Amino acid sequence: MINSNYKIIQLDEVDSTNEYAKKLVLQEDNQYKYIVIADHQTSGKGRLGRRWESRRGMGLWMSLILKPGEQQEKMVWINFAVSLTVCEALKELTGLPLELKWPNDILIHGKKICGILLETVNKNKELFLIVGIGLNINQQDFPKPLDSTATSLFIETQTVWDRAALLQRIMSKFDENSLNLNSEIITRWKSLSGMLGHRITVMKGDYTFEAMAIDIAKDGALVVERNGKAEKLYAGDVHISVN
Ligand code: BT5
Repeated sequence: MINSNYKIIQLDEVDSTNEYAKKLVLQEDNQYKYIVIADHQTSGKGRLGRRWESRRGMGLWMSLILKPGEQQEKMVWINFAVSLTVCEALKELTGLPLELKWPNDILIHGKKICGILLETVNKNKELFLIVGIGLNINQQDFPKPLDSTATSLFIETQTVWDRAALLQRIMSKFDENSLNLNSEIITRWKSLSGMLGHRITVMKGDYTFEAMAIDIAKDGALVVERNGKAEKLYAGDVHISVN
């Protein structure tokens, strides 16, 4: 069973589980940690206003509502703990060669299987973290142009996966990882990331440049080297492709 501290809200259809979770924070008396999960999202969203394709019944489209407290470092660790957790849980279950890509994508053979969107809400001077997770599970195909960049567990294994069992496994691992939130999370994250030491293309608005990905800083920034100088990149304003 999922840790009893979570209250699960299961929806048939919603615009976006992150948007629903944000409204819930503002309306409810938030004594629980919530999981909002939907069969279908009509306006699933990614970072920087991008769209997240959320076909009915084919994936886990969900948002966790967490109270990280005041500590800024803890926010960074939760950020890395979420993608690390999903990656570790899927690796254990499937044996697939999954990799983490900064800031928090999960890839198989360079194709994206999971995307994560973190947002914050302030209520009565208290900070809430909305952790949106989109995991492709049983899609047999994707519409163009996603078909060349996205994949699912079904496409990779030719097996239909039980979404409830996956949710259960991910949440129990997340509880386990949440008990040990410290800088070790970033070290473990780096060990599952294929991008460090590789050349990447960075898109910052209309501006594009090439750099070498060298490290993840304590504050969660991606450290790149360009023209012999180290530079920090923050998730909010860049899009990365691994060359
Ligand atoms: C992300 O954004 O990867 C974060 C996605 C978070 C989705 C979850 S679902 C539950 C919760 N509720 C929401 O409304 N959102 C969260 P980003 O890094 O910006 O990637 C978006 C890009 O990924 C798009 O522009 C497409 O190119 C690609 N994409 C869209 N749908 C996809 C899918 N199902 N699988 C793989 N790639 C996809």
